[in-house]
Amino acid sequence: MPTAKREKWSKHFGTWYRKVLIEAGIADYRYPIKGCGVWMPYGFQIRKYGLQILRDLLDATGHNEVLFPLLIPETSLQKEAAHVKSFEAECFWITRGGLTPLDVKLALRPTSETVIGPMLKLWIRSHADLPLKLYQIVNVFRYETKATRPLIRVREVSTFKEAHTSHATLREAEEQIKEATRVYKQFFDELNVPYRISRRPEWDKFAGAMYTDGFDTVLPDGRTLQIGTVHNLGQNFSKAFDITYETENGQRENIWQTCYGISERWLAAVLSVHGDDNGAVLPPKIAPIQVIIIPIPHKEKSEEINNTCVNVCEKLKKSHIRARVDLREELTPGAKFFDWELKGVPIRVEIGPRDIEHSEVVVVRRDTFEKTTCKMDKLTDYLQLLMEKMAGEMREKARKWMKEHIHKAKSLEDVKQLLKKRAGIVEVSWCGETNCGLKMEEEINGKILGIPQDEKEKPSENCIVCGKEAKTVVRVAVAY
Ligand code: A5A
Ligand code: ZN
Repeated sequence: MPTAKREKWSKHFGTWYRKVLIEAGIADYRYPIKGCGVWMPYGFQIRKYGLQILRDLLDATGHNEVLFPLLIPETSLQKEAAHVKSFEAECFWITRGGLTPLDVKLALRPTSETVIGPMLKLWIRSHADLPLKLYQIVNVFRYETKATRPLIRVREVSTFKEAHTSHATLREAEEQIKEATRVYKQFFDELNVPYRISRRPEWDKFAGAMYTDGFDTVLPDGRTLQIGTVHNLGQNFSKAFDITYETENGQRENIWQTCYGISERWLAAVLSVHGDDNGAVLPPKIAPIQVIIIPIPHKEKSEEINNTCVNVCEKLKKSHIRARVDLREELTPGAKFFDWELKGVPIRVEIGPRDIEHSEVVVVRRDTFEKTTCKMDKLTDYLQLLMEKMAGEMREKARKWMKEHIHKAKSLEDVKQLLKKRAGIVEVSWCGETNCGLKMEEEINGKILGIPQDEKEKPSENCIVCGKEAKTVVRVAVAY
């Protein structure tokens, strides 16, 4: 029996979020290790459908799925100077095999550049081996010191999709960055999650990268969440790992690399962006149950009603709609509505005695609660169209909401006020100097997300910190 109290979604976002995860049966982080959680059966299904979208997009663009080891010898991790500096302190270490101390400590991968490096050195011989585009979906471990949060900041990232690509030239690597960005845009568009893409400042780029582009969305509490990153690694790792290829005229050159990653944060974003006071609202594409059919019982006709529900369900399944009937005797229809609403099932179909008389059913949308009726023989097409319509409207609604949470400000004071109110993202003018950027972050009590990559706009003011000529617009926010 569902017990969730209907928390106000936007007002008590934190409690709402934790509650929905557990009570909708998605993920449970009460495991006795901080930052480690369990994918529950329903959550695992959502994960599966979401990852299918990502796999399809990557496979269609010539990426090959692989699986590399979890352990990294310390000697490998130490090869790239910037990388080791940032990740050494974030690693979980294995120092013993049984009772025997290890000669070389082993790290649990926090990401896999240094796992893949030694193998690329063996595999890549000539220009004919390039480009090489690999990806894997694995767990990685990071000893996060900031507060952990289910799916958002975890220590065992259990759904880490990392792509690693190798190229002959910088030009090709830059083209790859564009392709990766397109793939990620499509992925988040399919999930109906809005985003902005910003080039991270020097001090916030991925350790070992030339530059990093981040995808950010705004959560209901007005803070931003980085939901994906695309990095141009240049030749930093190929030099550290001595990965070279023979060019067409017989010379050896280091390869150029990119990498890009998405974690289970995509689901955190989906749940947060679309949810409401009644619980989750899943986009139809990733809903394990797209249509829940609920019989409205009647003294004499209950059996007939149940049978009709089962028949309608079978028919929908034949057309590849993920439908299910809720025949639980012990629950009232109202309790069932509550339960499936909490789980975010996109469409509810109700069938009662009068509906059977008229050969029709009642259809209720999860996102708007809009109620319509539909003739039974037209139901399949009707639901398929409705799901498409819902996906489009959910995307538009979320986009509109995000747009309303992007502001422009002309002074540090204005930014401070906006971020204090957790108003979302603020765009300001900046001279581009590191000192000024760091000072800005300190003054506003927030973070520079970076320079807009999706919309190029000239700065309208002087730098809001030093007052000198601004080189660029920059986005700032209070980030998760
Ligand atoms: N090798 C590259 C792809 C990499 O590791 N990039 S990254 O460090 O930026 O991570 C990729 C994405 O994983 C981030 O954009 C973020 O969305 C997610 N991520 C990082 N640390 C996480 C954590 N502790 N919990 C959940 N997601 C995390
Ligand atoms: Zn300045």
